[in-house]
Amino acid sequence: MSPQTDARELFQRFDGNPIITSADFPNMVNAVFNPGATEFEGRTLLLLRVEHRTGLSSLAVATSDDGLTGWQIDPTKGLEPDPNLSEECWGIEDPRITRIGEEYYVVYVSYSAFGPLVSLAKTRDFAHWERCGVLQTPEDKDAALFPVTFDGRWALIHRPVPAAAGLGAHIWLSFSPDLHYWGEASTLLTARRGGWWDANKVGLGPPPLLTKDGWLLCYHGVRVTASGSIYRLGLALLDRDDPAKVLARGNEWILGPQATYEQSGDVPDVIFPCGWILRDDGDTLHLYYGAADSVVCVATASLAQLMSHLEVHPFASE
Ligand code: M1P
Repeated sequence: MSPQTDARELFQRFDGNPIITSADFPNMVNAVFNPGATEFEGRTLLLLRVEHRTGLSSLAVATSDDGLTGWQIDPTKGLEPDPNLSEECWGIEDPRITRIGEEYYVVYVSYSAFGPLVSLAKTRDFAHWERCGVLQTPEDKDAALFPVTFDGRWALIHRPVPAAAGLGAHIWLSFSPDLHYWGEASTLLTARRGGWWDANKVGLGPPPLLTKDGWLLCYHGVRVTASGSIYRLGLALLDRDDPAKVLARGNEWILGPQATYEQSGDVPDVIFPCGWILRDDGDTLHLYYGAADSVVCVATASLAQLMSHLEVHPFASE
């Protein structure tokens, strides 16, 4: 059995991967990857990071009826870096979409001359946008909002990087009364150390997903090897009412770069999801990810199986 179709894997890669590539764009672009995902007007909508041949990125929209095939790029939608905003001077990247009421809140990375930081914009139609400003200063990325408040406070997961070398990069949780002023920050998931697959650097994948047992998180862990970094995915579960409380964290990665389109590209050995969608049956989960910082892919899992995996894989912190 090829590693791309191993039935023992929790996530099964779609046979039609990659689902979107740079060749799908009418203009010459370098790469398309790291998509946010949501349902919009009865279709699956991906907000794609498009890296142009300048090296800078913007966000484009593609839609599909079934979330797997027939992707159409919509040139009337998307988000460009604002030339009047200094924090977006080197582009915008890696969007995570949270639907709140009739609005879609998109947390993305603004690439400023002082480093990458976390910004927020909102939209109702992915064509017209309202910028909501900077949420976290550099260096910070891999951020997403919860769709609900906790004791009247919004919550943001994000990943600051300490200025001092060797301290690792960890996932944090911050709160805000108004989506503008952020505080009450604390570490949420720390990178492990030593030989672990998620040693030294972790970051959130898609926005947290509410299940009957709590908020399911998918995060990437980065293993540095002699021939480069390997980006793999793991799972954790947060308390439904108190997201600062980690109920479970898997010890093993649940998806790693094994397919050729994940192992070969601009940045080899990278799986980087920014969106997932739980389908109407309540169990089928579509995970949308960038592969090797080059193309867009999808993999399918059973939510029940992911939750069982967390139950039977005990958590070790070191
Ligand atoms: O090249 C892999 C990824 O590297 C960065 O992610 P992180 O800072 O979490 O390691 C990002 O630039 C991301 O876009 C990229 O896919």
